Amino acid sequence: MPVARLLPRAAVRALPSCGCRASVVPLRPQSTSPRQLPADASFHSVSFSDSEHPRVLITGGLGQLGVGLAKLLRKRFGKDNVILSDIRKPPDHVFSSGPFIYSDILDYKNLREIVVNNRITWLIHYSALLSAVGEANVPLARAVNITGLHNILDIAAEHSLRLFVPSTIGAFGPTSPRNPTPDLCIQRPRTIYGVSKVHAELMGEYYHYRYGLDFRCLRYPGIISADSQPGGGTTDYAVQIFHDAIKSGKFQCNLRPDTRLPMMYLDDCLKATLDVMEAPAEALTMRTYNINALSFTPEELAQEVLKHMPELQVTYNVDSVRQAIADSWPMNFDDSNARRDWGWKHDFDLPEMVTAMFNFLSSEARAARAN
Ligand code: AKB
Repeated sequence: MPVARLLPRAAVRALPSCGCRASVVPLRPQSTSPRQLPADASFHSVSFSDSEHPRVLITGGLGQLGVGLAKLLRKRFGKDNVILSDIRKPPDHVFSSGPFIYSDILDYKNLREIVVNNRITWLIHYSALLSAVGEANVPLARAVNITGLHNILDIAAEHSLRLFVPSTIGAFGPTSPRNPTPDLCIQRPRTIYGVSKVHAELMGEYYHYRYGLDFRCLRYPGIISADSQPGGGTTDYAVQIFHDAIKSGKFQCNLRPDTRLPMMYLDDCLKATLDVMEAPAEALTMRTYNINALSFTPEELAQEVLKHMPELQVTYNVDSVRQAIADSWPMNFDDSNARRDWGWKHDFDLPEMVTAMFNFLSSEARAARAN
């Protein structure tokens, strides 16, 4: 648990949005090793002017979204300003594409050392267990999604980082309005994943109001990506259908054909993430926003896929755990606040998303055949 301790310089800061005063930044007692701090370092001594690029750390970087986001951010801020991190070993193409570092979000000291040594100013926190795998291992999901988040929050507050934590449609539950689901409504999720994400939203907002932490959060729908696989989510079927269609011409869906869920193409998700991180603080009337793009059922997605692959055979074999989760989630998201405050707008509708997926996967298959 964070132990509040007075900091000589950074302790009291004005909070722009609520007009109240920040009290002490939560700091954990740490022994500092000589390796950890350069001789002339002092807390908060590194200031960045607006014209300088942020120094970004992405945790959980080898999941579905990290590599794509790193590519986008490196294009904008320079290759060396964006560090991908994970506890897993990166594949060659990721390792050679830019800085990669080992970081374990459950190891507070390791994380703190990385932030200090690399002069990190933005932290994108992607480490998490998703909905279906979370139900299969609740203690691990609790450790990664909740204890890990506490480490991230304390380090972000201590080092005045701009912090992005994704939330999800899974932060809502059966008692939330489902079609559409507004930003502010009842949130009583029934999964450990959802509970941990509501916790992240509330803790991030609390640190914002209490300590002035620049916390920014988007509730992602199911994300559909071609060059990275999701891991253990309820919406994974919407990615798997493309891979199975190309590989075997057959797809067995683990949700009922009429299960409607909000979804989004990866490029839109990454664009939204960069946009909200760059939005001026004054534009943000909230710190957690829904973002929406598509809303479809497995049957509707299959119809669209069949236009590209008329020979595809789709069958249904419902997984009761995933179905129960999906039945408790929003069918459609109201994202009007994001559209109003920072100009969120998606580019890909359902036919465009399906075409983009096939274009990517078939060019990849052609390249594999050529090698
Ligand atoms: C999951 O299905 O668990 C995730 C999500 C919607 O957050 N893709």
